[in-house]
Amino acid sequence: MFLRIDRLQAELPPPRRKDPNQAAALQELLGGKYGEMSTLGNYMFQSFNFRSKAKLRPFYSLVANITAEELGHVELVCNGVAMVANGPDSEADDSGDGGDLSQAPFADMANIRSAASFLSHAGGAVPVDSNSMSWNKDMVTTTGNIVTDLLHNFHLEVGARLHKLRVYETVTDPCAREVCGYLLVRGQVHAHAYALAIKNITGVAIENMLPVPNIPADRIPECQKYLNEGSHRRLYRFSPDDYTEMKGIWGNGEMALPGDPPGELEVVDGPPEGGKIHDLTGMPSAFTPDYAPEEMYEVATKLWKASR
Ligand code: MN3
Repeated sequence: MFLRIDRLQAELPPPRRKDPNQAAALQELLGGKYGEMSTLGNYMFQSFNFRSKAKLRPFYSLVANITAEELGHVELVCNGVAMVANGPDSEADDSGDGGDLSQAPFADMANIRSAASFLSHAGGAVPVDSNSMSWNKDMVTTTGNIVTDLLHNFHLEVGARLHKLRVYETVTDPCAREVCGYLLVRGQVHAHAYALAIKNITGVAIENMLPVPNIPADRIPECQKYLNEGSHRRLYRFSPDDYTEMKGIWGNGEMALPGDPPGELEVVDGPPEGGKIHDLTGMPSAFTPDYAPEEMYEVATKLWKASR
């Protein structure tokens, strides 16, 4: 089962302005071939289908725990997409009737790359890529053969790094860039972790080929603070008591990759501190959360008071 915490895994700065096309670029990191839906889907189904779990605890524990982190990555990218698509939170404009609808208040939305992202989803994120192509189960590999699955996961994380670097090169918004910077560091941890798992089983030290692409993370300014705090050496444990066995793979005297700040790999007991989830201000003229929502707000306030 999964626990849920009402925070994001990283603190996202507010977007500079509403920019649906940059949000569409960011969608590649959600529903693209190597996006977070793919990493989540692969590790989640592999962990559900894992054979001989009792005898292979460290490997099962690693895949199962990274699954939980990936669910949080899906959440992080979705928040980033919606924030950039909608612009900074506003205190003022989520009540009332939103003005005269006959004046085409959203005329500019007819010309964005993914008009459906506004017309169907009000600037929210959905599991599609940057061209609005649906993510689907063909992105999931779960063979039941542990070496094949781990090799696939290693490839997936390397592909994801390539993805993130290219998306990073296309966006200028600070919120979109922060999403890329955080996920670049975490994706490298996962590539490294799957490499160590493969090495333990096969003796092949494929971590020596990292990083792929061959650019150190410290060349990306948005990665710097995560490297400084040691995120590249940490696997967080997303459970009160479980998945401790992965310490045999991530730890056990293994060190950070040569191009990164040095230090020993460690499992942190608990999630990262993370950051707040933005309010994502409603737009009554787009009927989110509704046209003239005051009564709904009043009901919610009463219910909230009753819950105290
Ligand atoms: Mn990820």
